[in-house]
Amino acid sequence: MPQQPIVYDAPTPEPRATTVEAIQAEILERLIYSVGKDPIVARQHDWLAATILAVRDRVMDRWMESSRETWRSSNKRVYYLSLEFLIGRLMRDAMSNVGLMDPMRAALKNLNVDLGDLINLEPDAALGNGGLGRLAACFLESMSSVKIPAYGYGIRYVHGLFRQEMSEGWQVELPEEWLAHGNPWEFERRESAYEVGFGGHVEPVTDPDGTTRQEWRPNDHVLAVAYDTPIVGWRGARVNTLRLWSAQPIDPILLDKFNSGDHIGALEESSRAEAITRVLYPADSTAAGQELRLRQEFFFSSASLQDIVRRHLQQYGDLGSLPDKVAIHLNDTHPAISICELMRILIDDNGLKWAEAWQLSKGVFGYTNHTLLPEALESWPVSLMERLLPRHMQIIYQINAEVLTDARVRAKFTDAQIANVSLIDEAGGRRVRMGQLAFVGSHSINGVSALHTELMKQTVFSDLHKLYPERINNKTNGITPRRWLMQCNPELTKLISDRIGPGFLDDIDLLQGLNAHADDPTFQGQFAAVKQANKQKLAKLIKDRLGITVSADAMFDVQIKRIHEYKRQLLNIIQAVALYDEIRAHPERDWAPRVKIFAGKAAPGYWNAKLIIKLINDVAKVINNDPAVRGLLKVVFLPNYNVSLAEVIVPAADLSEQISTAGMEASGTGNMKFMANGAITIGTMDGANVEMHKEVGPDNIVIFGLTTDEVNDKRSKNELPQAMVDASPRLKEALESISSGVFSPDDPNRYSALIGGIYEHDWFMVARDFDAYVAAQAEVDVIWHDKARWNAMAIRNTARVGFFSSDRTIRQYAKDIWGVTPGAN
Ligand code: GL9
Repeated sequence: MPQQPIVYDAPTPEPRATTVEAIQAEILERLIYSVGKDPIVARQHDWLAATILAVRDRVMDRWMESSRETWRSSNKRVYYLSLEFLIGRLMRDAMSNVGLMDPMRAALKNLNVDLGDLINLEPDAALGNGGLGRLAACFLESMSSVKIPAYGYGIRYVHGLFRQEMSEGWQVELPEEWLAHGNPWEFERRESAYEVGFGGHVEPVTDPDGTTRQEWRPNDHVLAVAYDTPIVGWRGARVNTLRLWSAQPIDPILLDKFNSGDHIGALEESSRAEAITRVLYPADSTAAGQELRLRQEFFFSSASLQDIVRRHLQQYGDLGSLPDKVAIHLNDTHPAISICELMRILIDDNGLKWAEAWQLSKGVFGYTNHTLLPEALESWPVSLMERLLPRHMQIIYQINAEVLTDARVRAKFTDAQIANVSLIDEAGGRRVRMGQLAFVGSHSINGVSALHTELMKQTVFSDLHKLYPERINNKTNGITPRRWLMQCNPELTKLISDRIGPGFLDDIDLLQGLNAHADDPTFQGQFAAVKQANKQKLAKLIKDRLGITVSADAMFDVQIKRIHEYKRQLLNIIQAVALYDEIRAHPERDWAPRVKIFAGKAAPGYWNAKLIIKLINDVAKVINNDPAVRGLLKVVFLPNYNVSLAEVIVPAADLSEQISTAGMEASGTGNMKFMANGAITIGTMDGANVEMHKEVGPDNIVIFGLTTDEVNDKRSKNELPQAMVDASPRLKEALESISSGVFSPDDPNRYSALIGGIYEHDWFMVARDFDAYVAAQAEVDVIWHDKARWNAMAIRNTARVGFFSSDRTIRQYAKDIWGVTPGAN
């Protein structure tokens, strides 16, 4: 029977006061009573913990209220399942969203503590690799801001993404310890713990009424324990929950083993269980392919599904209403096994018939695809699935049988088409294709930019799209303007507010009002002054961290993102080398002084990406020490790129490098962050750049290079890239200098294979796009010299960024995929 809430109308404590005096008193109280420190000996970390607890208190009332409202209204809940949430710091976000920045700053000042120092002390929650994980974090914030009852479900990794250090220009990976000082944000929920099984076998059992069903008897169990973090929306609109699972052993210690003297063996089970949630897989755009990874995926899927079904039954008492009350979103295929887990729960645990369970399941699930790179498409050996998840493998076979019958009988598919839609890849060893599973088990499959969605229809899912043509839809990515404009760039926010009023804080489309001021010299001057101040802050950070002096008067030309060949940091650094050669050859020309700024991590096993980092550092060393180009060109690689560093770099950028090989970047989201902060984009017609070009207009963006069709055309023809290199003397000279060791005298052959790849196949079109890129950069120089033009373009970028707010994206998901109404609670 559904359980009716009983305490909902009971009186609750008074909400916490928000005056400076009250906050100050509470911070002290928290310091003493919760952290256990005397203010006289308290360290910065203690003040941080006390301050977070004081902020958290001011979020609690809205949190309780939000979940109560959802119970009362019986509105549908959205569950966003993601193996990654790249959150960054939470304190400023929460403080700013509940309007407490000023009183908090004042209260701390009275206590002799600087809020800015505390903000910088909070560790980044780096539970993600890059864009996919950061998107999930922006979505959580937007779901709270537009008032959608939602839960994020993921894994509480003990170690998030590795810390990157440099050793002589090489990337070194070190473990990251975000929990070292505890995590005042989270609430451990021992009562919300579920057993998750692995292995074992499946047994048919006959019920008293004579029906037979399958029962999975796992031989290995771990406990999933929930940790909840509140996610506050803008102006405290709603507070949703991020629920992260931690794996723990069922028996913390095997006492019989311990007593018999096997002290290590007694703890074995414990460490095996805990291993599941110990580390985030650092692979970016490549499937991990390890058993531990599959265990992570099933662990968090199973715990989440058990929790969702429990909550639903508690409130509604029946499963037939699932699709009306529950939307589960699969962020990429990582949680796709959830489809089988829900089927298992419905059929084996609750006695539903296959057909009904399958209808309900499809009604509940939606799936987002984030990349077309073949190496990133997940698949698992059938043998591994059979061993680890035998019941789920049976369910996969049954789903597949239905799909293949549909393909053969209804759609009259050819054998080749049937092979394409099958959940089992028969080529080589037999493997389960998670993309196919996610597709057939969902009522909606979306891409993340208009171009990406079209390519999805034409490539990976072409036959599935023919079979189920109504399912694929586009939802162009977005970013939250709270973190990526208001919080990271308060000066610009104030300037805009002074000019067009504060309405844009609540309705980002009102930024369009800036268009009318784009040509106003006074406003241009103010806009440029804010940029200049942000650049000075970044220049100081560069000086402090690297000892390199850069001038804030130079153009800050920025490429920050994961290091990947398709993102073409190589194209950028080769252009830097060519520019270096040209400046030395023609020092008299009117060069636009530039600082090329790079940051980003390489997957630890991705050799070429690591080599590109080393190349950037080698080139930087030579250029930065050459008096011939002093003041005209500098190259900087900032180590340990993360969300917090991005929050400093993005507001300081003049030029945003979005130069991926066309057809390869599904969307990109960094591009949108720069746009919001008034940087001009140099980019290819790839991912969301295409839509940025449309929104901002062709006069306010610098586009170059081959289109997706042209790239495909070049790849299908077997012309030798060598001819392209020979035709471009600048490129030839730059490549020869790199591959002959000009930048690596200690190891002259270091880059010969990397550069050799350009001569031999040039898969990423570095040679083919080089001249177009150089020409585009020359155009950027021309614009730079015309300050009024540059500033007007920059202002128009900010003015037209509204479309790229994740509030817009989330509203589209809500309407088209989840069937929920924002604002309803
Ligand atoms: C990615 C795409 O590569 C990006 O283009 C896209 O913007 C984001 C979010 O949709 O998803 N897919 C993917 O696997 N990653 C992306 O960034 N990689 C990482 O997150 C490391």
